[in-house]
Amino acid sequence: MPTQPVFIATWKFGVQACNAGWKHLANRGNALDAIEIGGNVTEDDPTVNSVGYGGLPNAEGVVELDAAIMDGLTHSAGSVGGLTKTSRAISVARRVMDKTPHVMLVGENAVRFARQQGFIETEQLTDAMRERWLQWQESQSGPDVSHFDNLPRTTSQTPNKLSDRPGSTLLVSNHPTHNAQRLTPDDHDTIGLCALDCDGNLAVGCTTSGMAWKLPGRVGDSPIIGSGLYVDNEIGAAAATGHGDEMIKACVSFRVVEMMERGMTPTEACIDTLRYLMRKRPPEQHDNYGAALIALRKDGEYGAASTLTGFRSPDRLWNWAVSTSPVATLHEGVYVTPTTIRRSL
Ligand code: SD4
Repeated sequence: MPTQPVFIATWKFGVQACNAGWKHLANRGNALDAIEIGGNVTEDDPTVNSVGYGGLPNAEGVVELDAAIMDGLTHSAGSVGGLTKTSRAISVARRVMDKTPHVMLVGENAVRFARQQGFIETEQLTDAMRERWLQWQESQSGPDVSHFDNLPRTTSQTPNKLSDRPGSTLLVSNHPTHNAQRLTPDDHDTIGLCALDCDGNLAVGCTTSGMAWKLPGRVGDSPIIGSGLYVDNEIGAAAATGHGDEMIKACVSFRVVEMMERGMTPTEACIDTLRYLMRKRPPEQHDNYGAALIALRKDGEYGAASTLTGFRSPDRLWNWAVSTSPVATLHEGVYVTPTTIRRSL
């Protein structure tokens, strides 16, 4: 009997990716193609300021993309780090998987590979994001390596014209290297995608412009197999969004799948992994770095969890999208807090 297809994705903007990916699954398409289709939808959307075309640039104003894709059926993977000039980073990652004996290509040589594979080179920085970058530059004394609204507070200290615009919030990080930066809701996050097709096969993907204003050459968790994403066709799939420099060190996606193998539900596995991640941080950093995980089990059960802090400001929730039918539904994740961690120790 065919499996009921499921497609899940991180963030509110994951709804469009879910709808496209699920449609492919419902037409008996495979999970791997569905992941690429879903990722491309978000990459092509200039209104999503954290993925593909229209993503936020690095400290030098260059959009550097990270992406990866992994196939449960063959347990093969492809990824790219620091890709420029091409918006469809997840498709370049797929080509790395399909056309090379390797898993990961980075930087200029990833660009060369994409060119050789026929990807058209275009400027990825939109005028709107160039304006944001110029504005960020004016307000910075040095490179800022975070894009999260860490312990945000509204301030009147830093003059900024955008503060008058609807939906804009002036935020100040408590990180020692940060100065004021302005972030709007839902505009700076990785899309993580998990799919289960009618044949019962799983696939997973991630695509992102990474942290805005990052140091040039910085690669996050998203293209790292086991950190940004992981799938085992016998167990399940998981993908991450959040502070990649923290999550890389905890191999979060691998751990989620491992915990599902040990019998946890997808939600329990995400919660357990976030607790593990937070145990590895100095407690004073718990408020600084957001992390969120989605998981999809082989039998179609799915779940997610997020740290309470790092993502949330008064106007910012941890949302994720689920498709088990043509129209995706939006969910708010389970939050894991330092308090619950302490109780669990
Ligand atoms: C990174 N994990 O580059 C990505 C960014 C992200 O929500 O997912 N933000 O670190």
